[in-house]
Amino acid sequence: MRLAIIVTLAFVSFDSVHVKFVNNNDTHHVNDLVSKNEVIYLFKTRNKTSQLNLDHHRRVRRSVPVDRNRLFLDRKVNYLIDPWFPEKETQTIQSAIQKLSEASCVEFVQLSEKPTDDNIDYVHILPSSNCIGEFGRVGGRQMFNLSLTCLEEPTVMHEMLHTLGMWHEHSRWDRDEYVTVLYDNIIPSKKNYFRKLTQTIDDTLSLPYDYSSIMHYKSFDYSIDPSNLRTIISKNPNISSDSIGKTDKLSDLDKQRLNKLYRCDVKRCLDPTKPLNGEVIGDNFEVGAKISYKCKDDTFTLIGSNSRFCKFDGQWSASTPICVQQFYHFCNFETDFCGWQNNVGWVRNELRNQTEHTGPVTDNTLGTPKGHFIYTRSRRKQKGDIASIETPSFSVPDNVQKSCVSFAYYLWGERIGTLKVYIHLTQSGNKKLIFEKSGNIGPKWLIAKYAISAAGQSLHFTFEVIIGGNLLSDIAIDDFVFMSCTQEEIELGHFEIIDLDS
Ligand SMILES: [Ca+2]
Ligand SMILES: [Zn+2]
Repeated sequence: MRLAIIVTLAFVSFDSVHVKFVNNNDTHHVNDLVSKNEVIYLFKTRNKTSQLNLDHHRRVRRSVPVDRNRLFLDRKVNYLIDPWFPEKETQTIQSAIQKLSEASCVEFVQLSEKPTDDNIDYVHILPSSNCIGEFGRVGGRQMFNLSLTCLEEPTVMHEMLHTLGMWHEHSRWDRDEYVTVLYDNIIPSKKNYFRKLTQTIDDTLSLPYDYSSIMHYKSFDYSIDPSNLRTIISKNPNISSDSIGKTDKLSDLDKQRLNKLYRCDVKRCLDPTKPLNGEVIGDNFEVGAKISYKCKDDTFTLIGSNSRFCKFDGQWSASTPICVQQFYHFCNFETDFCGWQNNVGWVRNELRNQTEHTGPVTDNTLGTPKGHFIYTRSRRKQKGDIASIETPSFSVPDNVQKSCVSFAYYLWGERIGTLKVYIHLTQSGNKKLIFEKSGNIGPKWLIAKYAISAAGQSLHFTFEVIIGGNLLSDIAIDDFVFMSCTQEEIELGHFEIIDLDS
């Protein structure tokens, strides 16, 4: 017999997302094919016509190599070159991509037309008035703009490295040990291009600073007087300022960085865990390979992701699904809030509308940017503000000895506050705190699991967040399930037993 009432497994599709680039006429041309693109690169935005109200953290988008979800997780980059490009330029693009391919384990696959399945990630190389590669994997189609005025092999490589998830070398969090930025010499409106990243978002991969990286600015870039005044100089007496950033090819360290970023040493994932009362279908566990799951018979319902793939880092995408026979409620937030009462401050995510450097890029259910979760958007909130949402009320039958609750949570960001989860017992009016976590725990989904004895009780759960600060404190949850469970399931699934009477 099944207690399942509310099941939300359908997925929504997206309309095409409009991407708008602004300040296209503001390009400051330095005599450098690589650097002149940066003006547009840093000044792009989406869904906005004005930059004025964009803050510091939103403006520099997707600069988070620490968050590996921004990478092409199966190490494969599909790309489509617009047929508008003349043959010579098409060859230049292909040649640049070929060099990146030869330098790493990243596989580039040229598409001949737009994929019909909009779940496929691909880089659309389009003619434009500037040269910009969107930073990191975006999910679905992403833009890669090239203008004939800047379409050269080094530029294509530089921009494609941004797309692969590499930021500028001179933006490293430790750059002050190696270079001096002469802010007085920088065109005032361009000073933010020399912003230094922080250690929470930037990972140097333990590689030495690379003055000859294809991702490094040159000494006179964005100068108020490009013939005389330098903007960035070397601190190393053995490296002349004239030489920094002057290159038209990948340096050895660029290649090493790309190979470390994409973990080219990793070939396969460990054997995937078999869910209790279910099985794994598929026996190829190499990076990029897919597996799926099924429950042992149709009295069980599979909750979670029924397919996973082996990521570049040797981890399986998403998390192991569970097979359950009786459950009261399940919500993966793919279509809506599943009837939860949003008291204050929780939102469902929308593709491409997230704040940088906090909160998830991919959901827990599908492991893709198109999956949904709910989160407390901290933008324009104050430290100490409360966000609160509650599940529907459930009546546990008298004969159900044990009930289990499980949910995925995500606490990443420099100012992360606190997530608290309560059980409210209707009859007694008691409220019990079952979960409390505070502070940054890194860009990853974790699963909380609790078992309770609640036979004959009516109850609901509340998810409460104390906001840690304006920005950088988005807390998310996904894949909530409340179900009956056996002692075996509690032990094998490592559910923590909570005593509701204490
Ligand atoms: Ca989800
Ligand atoms: Zn750049």
